[in-house]
Amino acid sequence: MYSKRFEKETFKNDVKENVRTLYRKEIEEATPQQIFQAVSYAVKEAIVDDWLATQKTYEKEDPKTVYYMSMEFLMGRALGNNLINMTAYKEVKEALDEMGIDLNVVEDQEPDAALGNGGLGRLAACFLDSLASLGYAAYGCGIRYRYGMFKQKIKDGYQVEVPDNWLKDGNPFEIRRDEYAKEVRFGGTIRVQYNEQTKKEDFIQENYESVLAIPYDMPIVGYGNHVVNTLRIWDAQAITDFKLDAFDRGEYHKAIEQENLAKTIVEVLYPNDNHYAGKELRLKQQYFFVSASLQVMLEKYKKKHKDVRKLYEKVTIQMNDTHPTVAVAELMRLLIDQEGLGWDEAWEVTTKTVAYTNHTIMSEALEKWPIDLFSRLLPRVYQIVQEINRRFVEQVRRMYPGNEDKVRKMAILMDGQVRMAHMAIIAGYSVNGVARLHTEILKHQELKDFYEMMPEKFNNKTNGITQRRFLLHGNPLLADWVTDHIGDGWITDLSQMSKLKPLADDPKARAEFMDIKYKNKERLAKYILEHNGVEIDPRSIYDVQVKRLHEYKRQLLNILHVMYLYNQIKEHPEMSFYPRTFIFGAKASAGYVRAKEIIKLINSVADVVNNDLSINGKLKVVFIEDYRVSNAEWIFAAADVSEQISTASKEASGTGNMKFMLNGAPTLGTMDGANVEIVEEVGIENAFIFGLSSDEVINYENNGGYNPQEIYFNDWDIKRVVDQLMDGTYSHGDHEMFRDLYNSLLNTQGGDRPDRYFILKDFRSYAEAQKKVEEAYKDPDRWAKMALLNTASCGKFTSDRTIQEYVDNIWKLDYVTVKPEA
Ligand code: CR1
Repeated sequence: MYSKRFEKETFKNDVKENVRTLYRKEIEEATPQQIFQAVSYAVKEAIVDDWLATQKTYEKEDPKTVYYMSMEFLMGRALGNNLINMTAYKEVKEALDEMGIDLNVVEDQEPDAALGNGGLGRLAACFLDSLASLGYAAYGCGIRYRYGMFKQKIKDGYQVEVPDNWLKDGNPFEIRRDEYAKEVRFGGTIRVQYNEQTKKEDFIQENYESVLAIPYDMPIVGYGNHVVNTLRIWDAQAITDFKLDAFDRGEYHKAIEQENLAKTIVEVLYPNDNHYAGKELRLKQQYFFVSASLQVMLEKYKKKHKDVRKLYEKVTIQMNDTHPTVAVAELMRLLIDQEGLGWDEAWEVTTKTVAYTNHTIMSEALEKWPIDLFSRLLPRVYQIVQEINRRFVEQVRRMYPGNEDKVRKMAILMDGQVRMAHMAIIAGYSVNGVARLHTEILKHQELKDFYEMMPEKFNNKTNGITQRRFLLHGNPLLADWVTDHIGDGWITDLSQMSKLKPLADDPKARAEFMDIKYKNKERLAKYILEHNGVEIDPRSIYDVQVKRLHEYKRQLLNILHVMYLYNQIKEHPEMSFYPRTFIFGAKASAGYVRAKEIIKLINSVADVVNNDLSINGKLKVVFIEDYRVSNAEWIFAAADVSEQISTASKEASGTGNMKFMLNGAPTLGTMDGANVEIVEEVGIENAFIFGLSSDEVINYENNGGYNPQEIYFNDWDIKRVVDQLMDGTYSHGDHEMFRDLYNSLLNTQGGDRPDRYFILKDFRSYAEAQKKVEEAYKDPDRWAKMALLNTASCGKFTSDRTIQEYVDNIWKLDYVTVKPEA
């Protein structure tokens, strides 16, 4: 047994006691939410044993530690996952059963910790799981947003955003750590003063505003190894120790301002995925958590080590995209102003400590802060950025004499902006992309100049996902089936899934596999009926596209194709057609108008199609409200087809694609991101690939785009579908509702080329691939084989593999084992 605390009687008593002490109630009177809290506190006791043991081990062995800095950690629910990783899920389920409590219902009381938008934030969460499971010392560093990703309601087919008050009932797993509170300063001016003692200049910040950063620690439980790492997320509080006697008007105002700053800074997650909004508050958030995290990191390091010049031997910092890149200059500031290092010494330490991951080539996602904003908010940090830039520009001029174009393209400070990616690359000792194709595009297109100048920094780390959450927890039926056939080694070594491959030729195994899929489809059908009021048929093909809504991800292509199929079925009622359920789930950033129009279109098509009795239920369209980590687990388990249809070159990696594959859904996709590697692993015959290649897309882009009108006027089916955006078919006769979508496909708009994402260009090839899906599905043996082989070939896509590569090639961490406390 993992821990004595999970012995049935002990655990049951704990839960009862917790209900009494937390709520002064007997268990029979407790609400489901209260039972969730009581169960969580009982589990937390076991976690804390290991958390302490882990900290003691780290204390003793002093392993090198990674600080994974990220504005987003999309954790989802903790209870079920913690039980899974403590290998206590089944015992606890039984114990609760005996008390007449259903663990599923208990789990359902927990709000998702939705401190992230999409792939980038969920990747950070999977990475933490893998770091702990593999036995590496790691801190996740982030922000404890009071409001996470908004909850999505659909009203009249439109997205409505509802605040996500995820902390309202309290978060049982977190621990507030007042002892590590740190001050973070904004604004004011810098006075330079010669210091007689140090013989150096001191840089004194005056008239600044400041906040107190207070960390909350969340446990990150490794799988079955007693390692518990920490996700440290920062809350803000006003600094209130101003003297009452000096409480004149000015200080009063200042006090209130600081109070407001503290309140607003951690108030809410910016709901943008792959998009930079350039808001001052966002930069404040970035500096806030970066500065606090670095201060504690240095303090901790100095407790054990005298010489900060050797920091990089024990610490490495991974910057998750450019969001935490201000860490470069903040670390320089701390090393120079606080630790007294000279510039060169500080630069050596910094450039051996920080590393950068690029997650996108979408130009609208690039962070470029206006210099006036940046320098006003972070005056001392800005001076340091200037100096980094000055020295770098000198270096470029030395390497490329007379080539001022290089300077313009590569400098950090240019055209009144601070280009964060450039700072990250210049300072980072490693720069990585997140899938092979993406890294190649970085090296040869987007970051070409940097790659030429410093090729040794560039490397690829293809993303991965944790099988613990997305199979063991999310799909218990399939997890048990896999374990029955190949043992449970896959839980910590996903490459063992390949042992399933022979079963693809075993009719009994195939039947079992498809039976499990069917049960998962029933489970999802029930969820959809309860939550969305739509009835779907588990015998139909579940064709699923779940991910953030973004034009480049091309949900529009998917729904246009549904409109096309609907036309076909109406026109040829006799045509053989395998029933299909198109399932969508997607949040659109609150300010992303076109994305919201696409949601409306999907719901409008659903309305028409689902209510047309004449098509005999052959076609259903469902938009799952509030797509998030917790319902994603069920959706992946139930999917037949995985829609990964981004315009080639635009999706850096994708990670949903891997979760579908793990759960036995073949990919219908473009040769983009990690799809390329998925196809390589599973074989092209077990996927449905279509569309332009990334080279072709880039080629068009570099040569003025393509002309969608040519397609529109020559392909009658396409013209009809596009016209239906305007003729009122899906808008109760309203000709304006979808005009913008229509225009986006055919006309130049605000400098954007028509159909920038090649939807019409790829339409025919997509429709053909869809046809092949249908043919394949009609042959149950063939389909079962494909589905099974997807699961069997997913080994590469575990985040354990990704993390091991980061450890081996970038971070060089020490492996640690933790002995549980006796
Ligand atoms: C990419 O769009 C990738 C994740 C995680 C996203 C997606 O393809 O899987 O990152 N990028 O690497 C992003 O959010 C800000 O950029």
